[in-house]
Amino acid sequence: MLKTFTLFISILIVSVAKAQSVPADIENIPYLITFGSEGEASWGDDDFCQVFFFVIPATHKDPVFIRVYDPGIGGELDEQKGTFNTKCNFSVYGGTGCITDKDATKHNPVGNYKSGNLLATKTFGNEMDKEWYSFGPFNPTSGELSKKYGGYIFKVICEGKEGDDGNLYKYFLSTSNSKNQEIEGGNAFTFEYTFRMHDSPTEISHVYPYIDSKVISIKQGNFDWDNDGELKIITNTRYAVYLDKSGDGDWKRSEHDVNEKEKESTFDVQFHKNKSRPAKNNNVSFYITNQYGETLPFYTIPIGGVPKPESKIKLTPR
Ligand SMILES: [Ca+2]
Ligand SMILES: [Ca+2]
Ligand SMILES: [Ca+2]
Repeated sequence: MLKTFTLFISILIVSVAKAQSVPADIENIPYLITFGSEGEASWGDDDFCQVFFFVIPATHKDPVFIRVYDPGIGGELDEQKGTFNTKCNFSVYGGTGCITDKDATKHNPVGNYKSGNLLATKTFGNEMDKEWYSFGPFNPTSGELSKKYGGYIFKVICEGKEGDDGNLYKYFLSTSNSKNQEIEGGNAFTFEYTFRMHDSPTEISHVYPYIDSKVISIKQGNFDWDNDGELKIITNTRYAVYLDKSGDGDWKRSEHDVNEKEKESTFDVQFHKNKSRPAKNNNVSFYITNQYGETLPFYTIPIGGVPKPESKIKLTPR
């Protein structure tokens, strides 16, 4: 009975969660960030490139738009170094190979990661400050149909071109080009997350990797964490698995076993700030691989809901 109730709650969480904002509310990540190609990696972006995938359920037939908030570099949100001189390109891909090319699912932009059909591209300078730019309309079938990832897949690559400033931005998958209107059952995922943390020490950010049935151990990598508090994983059976943490401009990696009960579940990776010395404007990159070195996807809406160690579940009637 408890199991049935838990399952019901999980389904409920998935169906009501805000799926199409990237980052999603449930991740509590203020912005994505990508630096110009002449940026300094020690400011928190290891490769000046961020790849996101959007999932359109096969049942959705109407055109979709991929909207970008603050795509330019030069406003109040963006991270300035010297004068603003950065250009940033956003490109949308669909079609065969978009997600199924092996290079598309790595945590580094190497090889044929720009696989698939190029559907739209635009380079931004200091324009579109605090405004939404809409790519599309796209027919859902111009994405790549993937059973594994749950529908038609579109890929957006944000790439820092010239300049050394940081572009802060976010996405929304919408049915409208003029407002943010959700697509029922939509989702988004990435294989490497590069994002801005909150400044407030009370805020906790989250990313949600899906652990499939063949994962027996994971290896996590975090870049430029600046010793900003604790990094830990919560699973369906464990309260906290502590991760090795990076300092300024370096990678730290650690390996962790996966239990039988944790297969086919979502992990909650938590980014806790340093309570007494919270880092300001902290940008961080993060990925996870399985025991074969294959990168695992982080879903903006966690598959099956946020994990809660079983004994922690309390049914409190209101
Ligand atoms: Ca921006
Ligand atoms: Ca600059
Ligand atoms: Ca940092």
